[in-house]
Amino acid sequence: MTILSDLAARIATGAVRVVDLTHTLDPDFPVIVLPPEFGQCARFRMEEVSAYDHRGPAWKWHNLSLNEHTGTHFDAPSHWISGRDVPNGAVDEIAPEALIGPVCVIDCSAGAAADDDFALTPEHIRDWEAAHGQIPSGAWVLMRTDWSHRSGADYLNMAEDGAHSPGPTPDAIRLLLDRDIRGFGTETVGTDAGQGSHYDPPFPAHYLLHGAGKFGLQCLRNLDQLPPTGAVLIAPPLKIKGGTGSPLRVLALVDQT
Ligand code: 23J
Ligand code: MN
Repeated sequence: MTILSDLAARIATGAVRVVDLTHTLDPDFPVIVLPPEFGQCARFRMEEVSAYDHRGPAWKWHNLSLNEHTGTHFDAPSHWISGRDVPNGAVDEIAPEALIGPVCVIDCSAGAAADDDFALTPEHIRDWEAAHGQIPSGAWVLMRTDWSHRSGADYLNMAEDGAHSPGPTPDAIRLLLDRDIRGFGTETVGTDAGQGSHYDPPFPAHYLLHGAGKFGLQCLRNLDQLPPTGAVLIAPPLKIKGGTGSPLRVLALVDQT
């Protein structure tokens, strides 16, 4: 057996499980809402062109329109001003091997259940490392909050002062950059907390990660089906020319043996 034939056989038998971390792209899935002075994210839209009918008797298809940052999606370095000059910072320029890596899952579900504004701190990351070992270079790091179990208005959780959802502190992101991670993913609508504009720098996950050439993943689900370490994440965005992100299917390979 070679590594790849062994992998294919184990996927076929379920010895390696493929966990889908993706929400269905649906026009009703919430999108981020920014303060009214800024341009807004368009929702996903789907228009039927034909459905085995007079418009096309033997085929069904749709025209789509969407913002790049809709549903379960990838953030490229070029999404943020800090990453505007990062080499190969747009989705079409990222090397395919950069999109696959080991994944560390930091369980923040208890904290997020108790506090909508739960903040992931360096202390939480160091506690996780004391239990599971140091985060390896090139890891995808995912913040589990179980926020993906929410729907409707509870997902954005908007109040008069903006959204309230969990996210990392600037120093937490700095520690992850010390570990030379590949990217950081969340179950919420952004890699930053709902109140992330109040940190210094504002939106620290976006600012610091993308400035360092790292990637973001948002609106993930099924993180409760992943082990803390040992799984492999595959997260290739669409190859949009000059694109700053894209919806994608995020898959995790989990060894069941
Ligand atoms: C634009 C402006 C602010 C934010 C975002 C987009 C996202 O969260 C995103 O989807 O990348 S915070
Ligand atoms: Mn985004």
